[in-house]
Amino acid sequence: MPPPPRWDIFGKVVDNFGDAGVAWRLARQLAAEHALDVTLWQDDIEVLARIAPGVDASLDAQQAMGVTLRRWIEPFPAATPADVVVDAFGGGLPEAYVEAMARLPSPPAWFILEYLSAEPWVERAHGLASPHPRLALPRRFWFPGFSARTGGLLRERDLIASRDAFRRDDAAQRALWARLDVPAPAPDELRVSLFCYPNPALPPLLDAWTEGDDIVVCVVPEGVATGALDAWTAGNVPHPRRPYHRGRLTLHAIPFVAQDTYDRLLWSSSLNFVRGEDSFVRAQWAARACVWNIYPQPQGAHWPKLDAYLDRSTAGLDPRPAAALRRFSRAWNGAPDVGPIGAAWGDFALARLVLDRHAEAWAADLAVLPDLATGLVNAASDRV
Ligand code: TRH
Repeated sequence: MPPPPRWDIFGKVVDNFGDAGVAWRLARQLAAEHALDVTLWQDDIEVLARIAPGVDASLDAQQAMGVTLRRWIEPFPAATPADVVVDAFGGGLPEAYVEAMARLPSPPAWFILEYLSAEPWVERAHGLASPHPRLALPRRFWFPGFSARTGGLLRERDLIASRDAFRRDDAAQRALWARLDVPAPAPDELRVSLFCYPNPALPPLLDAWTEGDDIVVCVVPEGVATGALDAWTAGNVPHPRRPYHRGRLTLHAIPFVAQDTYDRLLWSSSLNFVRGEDSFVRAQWAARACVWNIYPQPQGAHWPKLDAYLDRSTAGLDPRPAAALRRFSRAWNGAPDVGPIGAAWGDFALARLVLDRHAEAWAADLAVLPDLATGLVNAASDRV
């Protein structure tokens, strides 16, 4: 048997967890489902160690979950380039590595994995060549996206089946909540998971929950929105096993969990607030209404992205619930033209069950598209 093709993925942390989180998920899936010899070269391993069990931030080289993980340091050590190279989020490759690629008789397949967007232009840019400016090295863009004309979304082979099995398994759900030190959801409450950026809309939303019709139990991973929670609770910011109650709202802090546990948290909650890219994608797979805190970009470049996602994901939905989701999403992201978030929450809460049904259909439609990792493997196999 010939050895499996080698893949090198290069990842840099720009900020937060998503850059490393996406690269790690891709690396894991390529190794587990495509039997590839995958190395992830990652600059900041500490970020990864927080979301990937078994990763030791002190090691420069290690094996975890089927992947070789190496700290990306400069000067970059001499390395034989792999058969396929992925530049995660266009952070670039080490110069010495690129030079080594150029010396090979047949250069590796080289992909620039871009950020996710639902905007229509992505379908035109996906797969386009991006030749190296100086060296005769072919390279192409790979855009994740929500249609068959893009690179698709990260979706493990058994993800949907695992989700459905977990949802049928009361004991597994109770075990998850017990592990998080949070009571399992009561039938009459709205269980919310909250992952967001520092967000000025959070305090007024907490006020609305406090005084609203629903009993809201909101679960927040440690380190998320700490400043706002600290201020809103007048220093009584919740800690694991020490919830905070006010009116109809209970806030539970939970530990920051591993990626796979985070998936289960999303599957077990009735409403998920997510952010960035990776948690946002995982919330699509949870197949329930979700609210996206989009990564803010200079010159408001994130607004068309948010609108494009809302346009695409609410296609075919009745105008009223679609408008409620749009208004609440825009309010959550700080749009000045949609009125107070408390009012937007009221409309959203009324539309939630319809939005849930639609989210289920949306997730089912997405789940029949080719997944990102398989698309990359197929594209690379033209050359490997
Ligand atoms: O952390 P994020 O905001 O990450 C990013 C980066 O900021 C990046 O620079 C930006 O370009 C990108 O967003 C769009 O949000 P994201 O993408 O959702 O990544 C969070 C990761 O953390 C994801 O892999 C899920 C994981 N996670 C856990 O594993 N456990 C947890 O408890 C939580 C809350 C998240």
